[in-house]
Amino acid sequence: MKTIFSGVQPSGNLHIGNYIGALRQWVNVQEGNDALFCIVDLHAITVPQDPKALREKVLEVAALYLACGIDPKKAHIFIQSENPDHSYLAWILNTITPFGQLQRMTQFKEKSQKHEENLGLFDYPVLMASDILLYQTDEVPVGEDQKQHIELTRDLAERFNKRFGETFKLPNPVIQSQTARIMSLQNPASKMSKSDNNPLGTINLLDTEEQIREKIKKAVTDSNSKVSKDHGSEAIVNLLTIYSAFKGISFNKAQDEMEGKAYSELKNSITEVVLETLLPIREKYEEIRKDEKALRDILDEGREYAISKSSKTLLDVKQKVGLI
Ligand code: ATP
Ligand code: LTN
Repeated sequence: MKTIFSGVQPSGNLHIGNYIGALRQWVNVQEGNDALFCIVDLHAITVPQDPKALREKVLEVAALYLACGIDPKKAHIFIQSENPDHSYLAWILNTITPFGQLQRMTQFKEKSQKHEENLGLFDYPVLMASDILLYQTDEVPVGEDQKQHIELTRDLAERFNKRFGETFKLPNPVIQSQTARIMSLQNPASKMSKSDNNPLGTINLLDTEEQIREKIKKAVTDSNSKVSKDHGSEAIVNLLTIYSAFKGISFNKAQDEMEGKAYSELKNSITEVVLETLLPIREKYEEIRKDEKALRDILDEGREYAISKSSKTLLDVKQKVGLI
């Protein structure tokens, strides 16, 4: 049995990039494995959040995990800040993290341009390494953008193990190469993101049917009018990727199916498959969100389970470092 760990920040609306790149993979691996899925609120506050909205978002994301198919009988869902071991281990790992390596992190470079710099944003990958290493994780299912952070996690684990003796397991990223990076519908050169300023670029999991129809209709294409393998622009490749992901077929198959069809036809087909998946998720979400007590019980169980595992690793770490 493998240990699987992953998380999403409650920093905005979850979108189809998060679903395809992360959540949908989680649903597939929860069976037969020891799976922990975290709502990483301590990561979210590395950029300014409205406190009231953050509290609400944490519950929204938890309910969305469930609505997307995470089964609390198979996996454990918990809130990062409710297990203090994460920030404790992060402090210890800070002391073996080279400054230069954090300066090279692409996400830090991008985010510190968009927001006022702060130490939390700089240290974000060390907290992420702690999330993963505390549970002796084998696999981390994520989107392509997180690969660099997992490489850092492995480096830190190796460095710690070398200096203090075998302590952490080295985790592997699990990235579905074809759909690992869904791009914005308005700017196919940049990744679909919760923090995109243009709301038309991102299809959120809780968008209404009308919003989804409008966003796909207004998605940018290119100067051609029909799908053709001869001119695979970024925009069309992205649309075909979304189509293939929601239809559950390979990119090549989607391309064959759509070859020669008008862009409007491609968009209609995308709208159909996206709605087919998202409308039931939205319905389930509303159902789950109505019963806050049940949701809280699931998160309490998750926290207890998480602490029962992480406390063993942290005890070992403290002993090795000489804190006990
Ligand atoms: P933000 O804009 O706040 O940085 P985000 O939309 O990038 O947020 P995260 O919370 O950072 O979302 O990511 C959660 C998970 O979703 C990660 O595994 C990440 O790799 C994946 N993911 C995020 N955006 C995409 C995308 N456009 N395509 C594929 N996977 C994605
Ligand atoms: N940085 C991640 C979120 C995250 C994460 C994790 C993912 C925080 N800790 C541990 C996997 C494992 C992101 O998606 N932006």
